[in-house]
Amino acid sequence: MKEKQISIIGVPIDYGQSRRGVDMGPSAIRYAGVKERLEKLSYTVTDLGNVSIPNRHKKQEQMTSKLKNLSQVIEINESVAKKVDHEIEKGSFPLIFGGDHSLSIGTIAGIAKHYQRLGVIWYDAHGDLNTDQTSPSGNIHGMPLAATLGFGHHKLTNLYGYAPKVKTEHVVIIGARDLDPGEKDFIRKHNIKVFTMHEIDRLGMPQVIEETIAYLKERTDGVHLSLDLDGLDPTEAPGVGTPVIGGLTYRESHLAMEMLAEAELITSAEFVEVNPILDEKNKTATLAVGLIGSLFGETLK
Ligand code: HAR
Ligand code: MN
Ligand code: MN
Ligand code: MN
Repeated sequence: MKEKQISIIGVPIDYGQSRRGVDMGPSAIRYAGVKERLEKLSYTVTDLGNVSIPNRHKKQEQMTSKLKNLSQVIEINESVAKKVDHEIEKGSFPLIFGGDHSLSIGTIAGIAKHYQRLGVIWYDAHGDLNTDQTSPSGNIHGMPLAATLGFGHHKLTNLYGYAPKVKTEHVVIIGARDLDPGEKDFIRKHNIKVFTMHEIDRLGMPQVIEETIAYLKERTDGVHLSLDLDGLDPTEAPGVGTPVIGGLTYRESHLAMEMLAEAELITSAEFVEVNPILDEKNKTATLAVGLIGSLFGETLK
């Protein structure tokens, strides 16, 4: 990491999906000692607290679209974008904790303004490439990557006043193993670079990350890491709302973070979908903090 300043932003959003508890993700990650961990690596860490979340009963969602809680997701993400934008302007590295993955619509909206060609690594069991047309659930946490690329409901794609935020050729998905039919079509149509579990098993994580780094280094001028804890196997990360068996291991994930640290590629990052209610003794948040340590060069120092 080049920036020695890190700004922590919590986004306790749970409106992008249907299980309660993921709003406590940011607290769980803080409780697992993230600030101290980063300070030991001699970063200056400022915890900006959480973005405020409108009450569930405040607005009665009009069911004019099949997107669940659309107005709340938009409202929250507008303030996420503003906050993240501001931190980058100050020269700080934004480190965001979720909360469900719909928050990426806001983080990337704030980040991409600062780059000509922002790259994104999407570390996830899912593609999050659904649109309002293809979503089987209406849950917006299954749509943030599509929205970021300019596909889906106009209120999601145009969040923070511009679209698209990222180009389809600047994304790498790692760990996918539960893709809906519409997402598979999207990947084929737009030729998105995806390392599914199949490719990871065949090539091994070292080659996958080497290829990812080479691919993004020659195309982009900054890279956002969006790490959904459900990318890891549920035996190691049980505290997530949509677990999928056959996932990435603890060691593979640490290796990935260590290699990214070595490459000095990552310019912003988020760790999302931690659900402490479904967790076992804060295992998943603790895992997230370990991965953050590796991403910020713990093993290099
Ligand atoms: N693909 C399914 C849907 O669109 C499930 C998405 C689950 N998403 C997350 N984020 N947990 O990766 O509803
Ligand atoms: Mn700006
Ligand atoms: Mn996700
Ligand atoms: Mn996921």
